[in-house]
Amino acid sequence: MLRLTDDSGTAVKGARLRLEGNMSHPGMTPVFADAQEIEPGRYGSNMVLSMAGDWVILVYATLPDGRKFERQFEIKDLQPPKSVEHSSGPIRTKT
Ligand SMILES: [Cu+2]
Repeated sequence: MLRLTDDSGTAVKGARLRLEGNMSHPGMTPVFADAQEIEPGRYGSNMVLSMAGDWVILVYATLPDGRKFERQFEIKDLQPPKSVEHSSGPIRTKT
């Protein structure tokens, strides 16, 4: 859940948020997801993070007045289900 506030701490409603997840090591395809406004100023998203480890989540936000900005945060040492292995996450197809 993401909470979007302005400088004075007021919730920002009606923004569009797009998330991009990248891992800290090279060679992986970024994961994208949109976030929905669940309640005023609070946004939720289901992202499929396909591998255990360290993720950096970039948030691309577009405000109702058209201004855009980016923020990022980190998810350290994500622990997915045991069946997820480093080389084959659940969103990949085996060929
Ligand atoms: Cu990875």
